[in-house]
Amino acid sequence: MELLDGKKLSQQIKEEIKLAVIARKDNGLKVPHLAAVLVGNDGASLTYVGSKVRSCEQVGFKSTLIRLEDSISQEALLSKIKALNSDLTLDGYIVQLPLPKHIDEEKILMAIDPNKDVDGFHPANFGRMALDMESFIPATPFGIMEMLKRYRLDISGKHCVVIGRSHIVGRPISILMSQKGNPGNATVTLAHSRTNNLEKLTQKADIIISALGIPEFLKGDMVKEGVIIIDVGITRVADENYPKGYVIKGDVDFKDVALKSSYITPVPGGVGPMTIAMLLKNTLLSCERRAN
Ligand code: BQF
Repeated sequence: MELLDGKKLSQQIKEEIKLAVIARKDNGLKVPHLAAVLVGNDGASLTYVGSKVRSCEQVGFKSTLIRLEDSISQEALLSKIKALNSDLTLDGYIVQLPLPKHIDEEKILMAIDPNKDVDGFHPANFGRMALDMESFIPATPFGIMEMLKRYRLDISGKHCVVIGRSHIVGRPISILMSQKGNPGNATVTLAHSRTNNLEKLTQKADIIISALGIPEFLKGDMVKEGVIIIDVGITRVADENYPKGYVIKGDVDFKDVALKSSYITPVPGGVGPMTIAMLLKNTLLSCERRAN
């Protein structure tokens, strides 16, 4: 079993981005600028946005955090989005999800200028990705592909089972895994909550990508010997034995599944840090594309 060390790999990618920023400065070019919109005070969202802003500082990006009240109206949020679209100093921005229940997430994401949509959630980017056109690829699927690439894992012709059909992870990663290219050319099964006999599928899979959000769902007896495991789950489970009062668990019962795996991502320190690194990568790409 070999660990797919997302923490180490993300630091390496951030180091590369940092050098690219220095090179831009040396050539008299502007530094990439990312903004993040955070509505409300959700604890996990605050942590995620905080680590995005901190990562910007690490690589030398300019960053702007826009904090808005929980009670903000959809109309007011939409006008904020419009202002960000016309802000010429910005290379990209994200709207941290989830949004409060009274706001229609789809409507907000549709309002983002696709050329600034570094999360890749706008339908224009999703469609372009699906058609192999230049786009912004959502950071988590992008991070998984980058991880497979840098560890030189050969997935061509292999059977990949993706668990979960979310717009942000499951659906896009199922498309990317089957696309032509390296990594790519996998044969993909997209499983979800209505899938019959899931374990029959996972037991045959060469690669399993789990983006389900049920802690320790995937057990040792559900996978075959030599499987590659990508665990996208991150659920906070209450546990008084930890200083924060909770522990973060993946979708995979690590101790059992790891024994049968050829490669496996840990949680934390697997896919999560890659997500942050690829958001920065998208912002750098946006900055470079803007110049053309
Ligand atoms: C790690 C996210 C669900 C809903 C909205 C490092 C992150 C997570 C874990 C992180 C996530 C998940 C993010 C680790 C961003 C990934 O060490 O394992 C980093 O910050 N993520 C988000 O912005 O919104 C979410 C998951």
